[in-house]
Amino acid sequence: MVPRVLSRPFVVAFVFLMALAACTGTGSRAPTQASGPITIATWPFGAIATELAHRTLASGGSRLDAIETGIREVERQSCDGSVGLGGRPNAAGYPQLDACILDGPGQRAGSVAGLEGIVHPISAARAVMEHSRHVMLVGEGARWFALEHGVASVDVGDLPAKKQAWQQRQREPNPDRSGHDTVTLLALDGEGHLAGGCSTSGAGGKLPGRVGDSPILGAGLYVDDEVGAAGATGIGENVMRWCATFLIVERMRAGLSPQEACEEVVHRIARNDPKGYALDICFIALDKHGRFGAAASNQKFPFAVTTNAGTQLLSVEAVRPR
Ligand code: SD4
Repeated sequence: MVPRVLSRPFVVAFVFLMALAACTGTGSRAPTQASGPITIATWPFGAIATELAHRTLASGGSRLDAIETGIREVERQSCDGSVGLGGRPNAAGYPQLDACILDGPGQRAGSVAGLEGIVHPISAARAVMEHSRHVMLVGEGARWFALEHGVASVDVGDLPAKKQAWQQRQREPNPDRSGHDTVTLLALDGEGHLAGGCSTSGAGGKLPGRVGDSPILGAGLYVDDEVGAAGATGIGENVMRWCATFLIVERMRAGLSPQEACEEVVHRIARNDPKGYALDICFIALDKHGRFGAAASNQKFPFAVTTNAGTQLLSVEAVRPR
């Protein structure tokens, strides 16, 4: 399925276009390849990240600065109530955040999960990558490390109070804690190198301690500088069981376009998963040549792309089951 243009973006008209994109279902065919730096991100709010990331690259910033800058702004705004500290709370009523960052050259990576009270999980992930000998930190240790490296924070409540709040919420009838979304951002710089990052509060109402796909390399995000990068959003449990983004990159390595690879992996998971296509999973992919694509299992999936020509809000329909 070829991504379709929802709206023609200009930075100044960005907010208007986001609104327009939300209610416009048709449009002309979008180019799916760009020359020069290109950034692509999940959901309409991803345009905030692609814009900033592209601007960072265009002004001579590094890939990692581009990824961090773009995602930090989405975290700051807590876009869609699903990223950052304003994101969806867990079953105990407070956000636990997941993020990771990957740099193509050298396959460097940093990841944090179940992070509490940290304003910019993407910066914490980058600090893990750059200032520790580890790849992934979780929970309390991840928070300590982030604090140690000066990532902005807020106070977190103590454990007994949280547990009490959780127990109370378990007794509430059908509390509405559903929903989920993630900013996943991929970038190809002017020198042909790739990087990616993602950040999320994860699935709303998740059990405290639940880790989704987003901070898991090869699940929510994968980057291979020889081939391309892929990112996911949706129900993490349906992504991480299949190492989905690793699979997408491997399918690109085998010769598929990013679009074909995203679609094929949705079909492959649906074919083998007891849930069939009712997976609520969406993917974006970008290859070394600046070609990009996206696919979703069972919903329309909007995403944002920024190139030297500007930003486009695109969308794909759910794949046709086969
Ligand atoms: C998670 N994949 O934690 C994330 C949430 C998400 O659209 O992306 N939802 O499962």
